[in-house]
Amino acid sequence: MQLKFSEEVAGALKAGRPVVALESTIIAHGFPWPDNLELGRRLEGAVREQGAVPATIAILDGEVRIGLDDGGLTRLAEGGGEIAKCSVRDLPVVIGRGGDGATTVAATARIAHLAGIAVFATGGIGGVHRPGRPGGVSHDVSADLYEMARTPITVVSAGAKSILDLPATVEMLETLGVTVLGFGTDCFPAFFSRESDLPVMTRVDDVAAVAAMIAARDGLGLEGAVLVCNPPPRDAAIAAAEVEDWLKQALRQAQEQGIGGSATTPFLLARLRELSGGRTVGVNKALAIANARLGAEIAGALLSRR
Ligand code: PSU
Ligand code: MN
Repeated sequence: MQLKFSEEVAGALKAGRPVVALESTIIAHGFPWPDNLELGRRLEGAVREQGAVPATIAILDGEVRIGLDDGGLTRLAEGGGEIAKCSVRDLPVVIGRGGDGATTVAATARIAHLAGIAVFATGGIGGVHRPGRPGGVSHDVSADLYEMARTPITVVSAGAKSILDLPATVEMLETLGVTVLGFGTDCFPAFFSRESDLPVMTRVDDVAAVAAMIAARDGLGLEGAVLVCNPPPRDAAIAAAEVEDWLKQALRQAQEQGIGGSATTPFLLARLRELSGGRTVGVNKALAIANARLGAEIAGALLSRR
């Protein structure tokens, strides 16, 4: 399978300049039009401001694209819900049919690694969903977690959304051998909120330390990802208790309407946006941009070790 690189990304990889992969599900399914196009552009801008080259990944006409031009970005943003949400299992289908697909964390991580890109920045990772009823068990576990067990890449995220079962998600990351780092924090961030009551495996306070750990992972040939958890910016974050109320309502509606599978995350995000009067969108944007910036700094620190 041929990967189709933009000229800019191909040139940067060849010249040994820092490159940061960005996902496209956040554009097609995470935000409404036209906010999503603006966000896609701002994520790329944040990477550039730190001296790195952004590589937004998506499937267009059955081609695996590494680095999009503004036309490609616009097509994904305008297509929104019509564009297939592509996790790893969906790649053969969408590529085989010659269609368009927005890649999730799992699919983006895999493609970025195949493309020789070491760092990938996103908003939040998927995880273990909350059970449908109290005391129950959920078997809806995002493929993002399994992918991070077998792809040696670095993922920068604001932890996982509290629409998920965070303790179960953190346990699963441990089981799967993912190295979880809290960037300037001792706890696993809860996406909209800076705090959770879950301790993070290891705290790091600067990008040189992160780069040293990535180099150690690579030196040993370990397969798992390094997951860097960057708490949402202070001025945009929302208190956990406040999110929890909206979340309870959104989860109830999902259950009443029989929403399941890959439709769950986009549904809950859209409901939270309405229930919060748009506040969750503000945090989501701010944290994704902060993660793109941190990803670029880590990519730079990694290259300066070599
Ligand atoms: N978190 C967000 N916005 C998103 C997603 C996660 O804040 O749009 C997307 C990511 O692409 C992630 C996917 O990989 O949702 C997880 O979906 P699922 O749980 O169906 O694997
Ligand atoms: Mn799922």
